[in-house]
Amino acid sequence: MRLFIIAIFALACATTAVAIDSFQKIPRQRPDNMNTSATWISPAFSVAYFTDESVVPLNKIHTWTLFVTSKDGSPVEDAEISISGDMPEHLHGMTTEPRVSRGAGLGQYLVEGMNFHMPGWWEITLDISHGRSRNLVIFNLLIGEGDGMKDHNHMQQHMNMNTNEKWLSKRSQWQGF
Ligand SMILES: [Cu+2]
Repeated sequence: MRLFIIAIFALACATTAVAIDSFQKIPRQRPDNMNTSATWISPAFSVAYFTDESVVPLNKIHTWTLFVTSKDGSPVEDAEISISGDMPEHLHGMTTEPRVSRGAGLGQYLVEGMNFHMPGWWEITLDISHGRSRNLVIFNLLIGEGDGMKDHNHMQQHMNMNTNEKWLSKRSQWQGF
């Protein structure tokens, strides 16, 4: 009986978290022919990303390097770039807030604090402004798939994540920080 109550409680937490995060949003189905290219060409920019890992990792904080060029191939310096990541099927974002800074010139930008805490489809949106041009560049990622990881249980992971977050906030209240 006690286990059952805990399960109901966890389910309620997960549902609440999804509801808050998904305010005025609608889940999207994964498209059949998803473009998962690491290079994207927008009306004003061509953008490519590289990571410091051989495969974009699941549940690990890591760094991206962006290469931004204009349509004629020249490096775009001093662009303003913001980045966000979402799981369109689940209506939630990242647990980190990645920071974008200037890289080593030649249109390079460093993105620190990338972390994909769940396997599945992630959509990374870059909002790039430079001069009078502003474009959104969207990368699709399939995290943790292809190595026998397809049969994960999303709800279970949402519950675990939720429980962890609740526990961490409780602990910080107890410890006064
Ligand atoms: Cu998710």
